[in-house]
Amino acid sequence: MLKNLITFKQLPLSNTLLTDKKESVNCYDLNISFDENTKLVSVVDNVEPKFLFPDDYVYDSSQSKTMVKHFKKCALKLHKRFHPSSVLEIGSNSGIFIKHFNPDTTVAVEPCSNFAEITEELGYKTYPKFWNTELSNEIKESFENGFDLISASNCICHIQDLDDCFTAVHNLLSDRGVFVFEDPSLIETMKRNSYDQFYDEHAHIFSVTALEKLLERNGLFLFDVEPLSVHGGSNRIFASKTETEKTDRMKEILKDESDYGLDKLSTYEEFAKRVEKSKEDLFNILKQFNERGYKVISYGATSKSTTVFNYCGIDDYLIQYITDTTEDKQGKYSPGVKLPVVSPEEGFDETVDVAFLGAWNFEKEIREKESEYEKSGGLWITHVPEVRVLGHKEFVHEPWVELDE
Ligand code: JHZ
Repeated sequence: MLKNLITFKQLPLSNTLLTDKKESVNCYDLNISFDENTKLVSVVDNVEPKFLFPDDYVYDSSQSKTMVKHFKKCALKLHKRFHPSSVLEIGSNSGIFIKHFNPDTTVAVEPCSNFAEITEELGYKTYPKFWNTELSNEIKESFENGFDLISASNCICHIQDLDDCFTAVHNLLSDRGVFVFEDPSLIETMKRNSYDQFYDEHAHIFSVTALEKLLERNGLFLFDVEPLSVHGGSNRIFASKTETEKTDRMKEILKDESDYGLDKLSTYEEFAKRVEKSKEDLFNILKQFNERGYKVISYGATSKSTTVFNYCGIDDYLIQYITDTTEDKQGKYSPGVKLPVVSPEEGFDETVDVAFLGAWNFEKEIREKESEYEKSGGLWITHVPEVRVLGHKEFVHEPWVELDE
């Protein structure tokens, strides 16, 4: 029942930065499929999780102020709405969310041991393992009553076997418990043409339509969905072991997905055409900047930009380097096209004319932080929702016509 929607040819692992430019990189075709049965959009032929989430994993969610605030607010809301007496977080990363819960009654699961050490040091019992039914049985030996809140942020969409994942949740959720998780939304990805949400780690990009079916066949009932602005448009999903009335906002989202045509193949065929155009537009605009002698760099060495640069064929001729605040990424080379990654202190200076928003999902935070750059004439370029140049003025077409004057 799987239909191929789009293929991104020969992409490297999205977060495997190179320490030496001469290192060779394995690349894979990233095939995105649509399951006509469940309506789930997924990556096929997944790379084994241990290669995607190694013990020196580099993505640290605490690098953005927006996310720090977001998870604090989320934790407060969950405390207030559900009063959980015990909590389990799947994929706790650097502890950005879990730190708002009592370590005596809260447990973490984090397969990347460098991050598992961080939450363990913060006082949370942390299982440095991948989430699956086997682990849920192991945890149950020590926590036989299960948990009132099982939470996961930007994590469930990374898990390839969803039936096993949801069975494991069911196994550890208390009878009054709630399973709350958030991930990028498929409809927002389509509307924004943000094809860079597709990379190896994102085994799926979820619609609520697909999740409802998948949860239900594993004994979990979706009852509410909260739309979120983070990461280019996400959904926070609420499910429990007993069927309860669905909220109006969930019903509205399901209707929007159906009206948009997320259950129809033709919608994805149109999306694939828009992606192809985005690739051509981005390459052409960067080429034009290059021919005019502008210095172009990228801001944020993201997983998303690995897809963009490799898919569009953007190398260090068009973008000189990437700046990123994550120390573990600095001094390395981006996967595939091998753009050097440097700290903002080293690379974001007055010589930069144009910066590509690799972390376009933090546009507001970044533009506020770098307001001086814009005031002195610096420009941004983004491909979301279409290729355009931003700065003291927005240009959609041929910015150099005015800039050259
Ligand atoms: P960001 C990662 O994707 C991987 P990425 C993962 N698979 C996932 O699902 C999402 O996160 C949630 C830097 N930065 O969040 C920090 C600056 O340099 O868009 C990060 O390296 N300056 C788990 O990698 C990167 O940009 C800044 O001011 O696509 C942002 O990465 C800010 C705000 C960020 O996720």
